[in-house]
Parts: sequence; C-alpha cells; structure tokens
Amino acid sequence: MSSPSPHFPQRAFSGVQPTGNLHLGNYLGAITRFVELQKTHECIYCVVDMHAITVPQDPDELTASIREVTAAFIAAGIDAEKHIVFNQSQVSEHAELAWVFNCVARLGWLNRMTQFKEKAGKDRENASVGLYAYPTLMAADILVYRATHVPVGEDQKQHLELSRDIAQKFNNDFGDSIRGHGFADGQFFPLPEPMITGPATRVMSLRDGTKKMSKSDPSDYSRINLTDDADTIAQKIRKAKTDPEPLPREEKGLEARPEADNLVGIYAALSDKTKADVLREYGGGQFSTFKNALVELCVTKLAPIASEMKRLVADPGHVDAILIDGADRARAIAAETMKKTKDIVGFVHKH
Ligand code: AQP
Repeated sequence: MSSPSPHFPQRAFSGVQPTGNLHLGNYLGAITRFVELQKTHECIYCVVDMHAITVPQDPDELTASIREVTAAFIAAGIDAEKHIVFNQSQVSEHAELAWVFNCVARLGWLNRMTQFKEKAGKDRENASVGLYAYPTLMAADILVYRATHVPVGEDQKQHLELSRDIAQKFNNDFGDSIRGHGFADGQFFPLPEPMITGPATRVMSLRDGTKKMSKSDPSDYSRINLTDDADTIAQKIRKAKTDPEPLPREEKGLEARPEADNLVGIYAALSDKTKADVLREYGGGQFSTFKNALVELCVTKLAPIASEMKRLVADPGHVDAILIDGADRARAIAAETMKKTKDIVGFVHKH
C-alpha cells in the first residue's frame, strides 16, 4: 500500500455510531485502537450521529446514545483535551463535502458495497437514500480532516477502500485546479490508510462463530455490552456456544473451530497476548476452565469502564460540553478544507 504524501500530517480519524449497545467488538476492534493511536498521532474521534439516522432512530434514545458513546470513549482512555472528540452533526462541513463526493463517486462503486446489501436486505426499495450513500459521507468524515490513518474493525475495510477511491478520483478529476491552488503534487486529499490490527479485528457473535458480533443482533446473548454487569457477563460467556473438544495447544488447531477461535481471540486481545500465548496456557484443558478465566478477565477489564461511563452519563451537561468544545476545534480544521475544496471545484464563496 502506498504511503500518504509527505505533506500530510499523521492524523487519525475514526467514528462510532450511536445506535444502541456498544459491545466488545466495538471496544476491541475500534476503541482500544483509538486509545493506542493517541501516542503517535493527532487524533479526531467522532460520534457519527448522521450515520445513525440512515435507519430510523428514536430521538430521545439517539441523544442518550450520543452521550453514551462519548462516555465510552472517555472511560476507555481517550483524552478529549489533547485530541478531539465530538459528534458529527455539529460540524456541517461533513455533509457539505459528502455532497461533493456524491458527485465524484460512481453508482457502480456504491452498488458493490456489501454493508448496504446486508442492511437493506430484501426490502431494498424501501431503504433510505442515506443508507445507500453512507460510504460517501464516511469518506467526507475522514477527508474533511485530510486524515491519513483510520483505525477500524475488519467490517469497514470495503468502505475505507471506497474512501481511497474517492480521494484518488477527486485528485485526478481536479488535478489542474489543485495544482493551480498551490498543491504542486496535485494531491489535495491523502489516500487514507485503514489500520486493521490486533487479534480482535473481527469479534464474532457468542451464539454463532461465523457471524460478526453486532449491535443489531436481536439476541443480547450474542454480545457482551460495555455496560453489562459482572453477572450478565458471566452468564453470557458460560452460555457462549462452543464445541465438545478441549482447547488445542496450537493456533492451527483453531481452524474450522470458529467459536473456540473467537473466545481465544477475545482473551488474547483483552490480555494483550497472542492467541499462541493463550493456548500455551489453556490448551489441552476443558472449555469450562478457560471460560471461567475469560469471565474474570472480561469483568476485570470492563467493570471500571462501565462504572466510569455510568458516572459520566449521569452528568449530561459535562458530556455535552466535551462535544461542543471538540466540535469547535474540529470545525476549524474542516472549514479550512471546505474553503479549499470550494476553490478547487470552482464555487464562489467568501474568503
Ligand atoms: N464485531 C466486531 N469486531 C471488531 N470490530 C467491530 N466493529 C463493529 N463490530 C465489530 C468496529 O467498531 C467500529 C464502530 O462500529 P459502528 O458502530 O460505527 O458500526 P457497525 O460496524 O455497524 O457496528 P455494529 O455493531 O456491527 O452495528 P450494526 O449491528 O448496526 O451493524 C467500527 O470501526 C467497526 O469496524
């Protein structure tokens, strides 16, 4: 993969939808990565409420979910003073740039997006236009900050590739104008790099190791929510689907055993070990022993986050102030990109 052009600062952007229960997949696949990247990158983390309304939302629940995701970011260790945390709808430049990108992206590109196919299901004609155009808004989310790195779970890989295609096509289509506006290499937008790393880029359902752990799964037993208490976590892990074999001693033995592979991956990610390390410790033993250890680990890791989230959401004024301050700082960057985009495209505007 090519590196972003050197004139782009190393900036990370990512978002999480406020659409209900944040789960262990969101935490391990995305939020822990967000925390990690703060050490090396300037980071912008967004609660993507405009993405949330691509499917119907109850307004009061949406407000509560925006605050809850913000609380999860902070409770997990994101520093909203050093970095930027805000909700998308406060920075209207996301929607403005998305429109320009709607005119750059091709229908054929969007038609290939598997997430739309899965979410729209059989009732495609009745899906919102927003759900279809979701990936162009996502490209705008990233590129309005000219972000170079995007930490996401495996499921977002295809959307990230589309963001790169949009950036590339914009740079090509407007190449002369971009150069004319002072970007000698003709690269106005970077091609953002997906960062899909660690042992838990795709955490699977506890009920079916071939399905992604997801907020929208009707069974609450399929996922561990960040706000679950210790008893609930214990129950869910003890009931998690497994096979009758003991755990293998080597990673190869996890092939074709999706449920075992998933639980070992979760343990590895939570304890910052490799799957091989985990199997060296628990391989050959009974599942029940391993599950008990996993319960203990999950509770130890998640309980402090849940209690901090609880404390934060009890003070919505404080959470909202974080989002407003973050949005002010995000807008300053986004407005600059949008002004230059307007110049490049040829729109008349106030300088
Ligand atoms: N199961 C998962 N394993 C690893 N990473 C995951 N992510 C989501 N599920 C898993 C990552 O979490 C980030 C935020 O996701 P999102 O809320 O923006 O959207 P999503 O992928 O639509 O989440 P869900 O739970 O899967 O929701 P539904 O049920 O609505 O489809 C992203 O970086 C995502 O990759």
